[in-house]
Amino acid sequence: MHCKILGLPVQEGTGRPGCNMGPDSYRAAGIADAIRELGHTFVDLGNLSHGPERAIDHPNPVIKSLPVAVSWIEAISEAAYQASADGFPIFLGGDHLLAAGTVPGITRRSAENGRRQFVLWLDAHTDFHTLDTTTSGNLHGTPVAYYTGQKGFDGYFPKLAAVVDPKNVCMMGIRSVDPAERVAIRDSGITVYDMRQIDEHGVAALLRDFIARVRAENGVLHVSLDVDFLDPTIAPAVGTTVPGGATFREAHLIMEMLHDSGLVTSLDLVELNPFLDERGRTATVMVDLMASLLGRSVMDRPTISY
Ligand code: B3U
Ligand code: MN
Ligand code: MN
Repeated sequence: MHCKILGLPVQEGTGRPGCNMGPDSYRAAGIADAIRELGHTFVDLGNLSHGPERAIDHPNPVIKSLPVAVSWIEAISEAAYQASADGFPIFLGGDHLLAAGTVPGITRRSAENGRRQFVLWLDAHTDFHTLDTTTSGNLHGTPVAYYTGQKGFDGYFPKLAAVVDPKNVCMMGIRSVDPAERVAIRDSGITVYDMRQIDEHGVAALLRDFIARVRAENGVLHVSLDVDFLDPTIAPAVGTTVPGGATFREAHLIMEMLHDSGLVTSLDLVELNPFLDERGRTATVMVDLMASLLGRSVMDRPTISY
């Protein structure tokens, strides 16, 4: 595979600084060697910047950094579209606002190729606020509502070239949902596997079902991995830690099964805040998870297709 990393140093979607250092932290944690050691070719496309900001006002007074968020989304969606022309793009965040650019960019590409876009959203949060419902004003809480075409973004966020059908989105690891998101997601068609379902069924059974759906529809799969999907004991470097997250073993199993599926075509690594890290251990866990997704395994195995 030809892997491309693109740094997206977005931090304006959160309430605190630090995520802008994420891309360089992955580089320091050895992401390039981890990819090359698996026999893939590799290119580092550097870090993206956003274009000029335009003044935009929204009636919701709590919203933070809307003008810069919009210019990030414009720049990222174009860059993601270009990067998805060939090879396997890995988008290094940056906070989760960046998925309001990566997902629309790659979905535009998939639509042109006549392929259905699926998204696996690995996160403690549903990120399903609209500009009207957000109460924190942190726009990293909005990308899923935006890229699935929910109302409430028109005239503010860029017009979408292609939306993701909410039925093609699966969330895992969910354990922090605001009241407005809970109501909105109920009728959305999105599949939400919260921590209770993971505890009851295990990640393998849940993921197997989703992978089977992607395959049945000849879809392509984007994986968006938020650091806070993981339990804070193994991944402390995130602004919004939520206890009771995925374990090291659950997360690796997901990545290994995704690799074996052969369906994943792009990846976001988001919300790493290196200022909050402990001797780089969160960056290292994220790089190791990426390596499992790209084919690292403990032993050779007979091919099992998930
Ligand atoms: N739903 C809350 C919390 C949150 C969402 N995404 C993150 N935190 N990382 C909000 O602020 O919208
Ligand atoms: Mn998130
Ligand atoms: Mn989150």
